[in-house]
Amino acid sequence: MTCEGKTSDVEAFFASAPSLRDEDTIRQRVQVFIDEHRSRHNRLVCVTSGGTTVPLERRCVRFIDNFSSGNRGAASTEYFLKADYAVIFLYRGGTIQPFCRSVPDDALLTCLEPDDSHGIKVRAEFYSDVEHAIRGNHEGLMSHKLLKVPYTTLFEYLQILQIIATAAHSLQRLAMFYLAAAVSDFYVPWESMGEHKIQSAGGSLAMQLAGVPKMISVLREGWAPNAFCVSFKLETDQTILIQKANDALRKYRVHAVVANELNTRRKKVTIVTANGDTVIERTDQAPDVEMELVGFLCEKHAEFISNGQYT
Ligand code: PAZ
Repeated sequence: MTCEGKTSDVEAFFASAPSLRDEDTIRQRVQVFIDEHRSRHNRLVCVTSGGTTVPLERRCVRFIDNFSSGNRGAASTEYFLKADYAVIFLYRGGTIQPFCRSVPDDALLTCLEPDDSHGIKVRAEFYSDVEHAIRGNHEGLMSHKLLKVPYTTLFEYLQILQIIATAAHSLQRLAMFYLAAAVSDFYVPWESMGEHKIQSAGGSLAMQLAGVPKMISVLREGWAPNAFCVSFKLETDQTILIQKANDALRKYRVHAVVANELNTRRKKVTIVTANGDTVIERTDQAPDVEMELVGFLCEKHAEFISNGQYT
């Protein structure tokens, strides 16, 4: 099993992946968005959010999922927009959307009710949350500052990330990648996957999973080598977290790794850079940890844009 981002593994991964549905449309939307912001010299961030699925059958009935609610990506997108970035939000379909963090899961049924004139109205107690969600998204989309691109599978995620990163190469240092999505490390190669639903008659199931080539290295070295790149490291064992983040920093040559532990991820993150670690903990004054996290990274990115370096 190979886990390095070797060219042959990467090429094999993309060559054997199922073709991306709506590829031309995605490519065109991304290119138009990036061209517009390049012509205005705007800073642009690609925020990835949610978890990838790994299909077990081509006509997929069963899949392996990676945990992520999408809260980190959604919250961060809001703060990047506030900081005047253009944002490409590459998100897992069905996960939390920017400006919608306070809206309940079953929004339609919970927030709306029939009115007296056979119409529908927003329930008073949800009015401000719904208004925030609608206005935030409307403003982002109408001002062309926000582009949303959904994915579900690991194949789709990496194919779209490649499209975005190669297009963002033209932005040079003005581009940032903020890779908060939880991406599977293992997958079933398309060519070794059965067409139909796996049958259970045999009782137990043994499957061989292949290692996903480390695409962050490929992004850094090939797709968008001049962009500012921030990756995330999630662990459930606090004792190995910072070491693993440092390993990732060195191995993938990213500019920062945001380390977080599953149970405390909403309250505390550690930003690991070549210049040391910065711990960010949510205070009672701050609505969420992403406010300071995004603020910190925007500062580093500004230094990087000016000097090609950051402190
Ligand atoms: O999406 P969420 O807010 O529930 O969780 C965020 C997170 C833990 C998925 C993210 O902060 C993260 O660490 N992503 C990378 C996960 C990984 O190491 O693969």
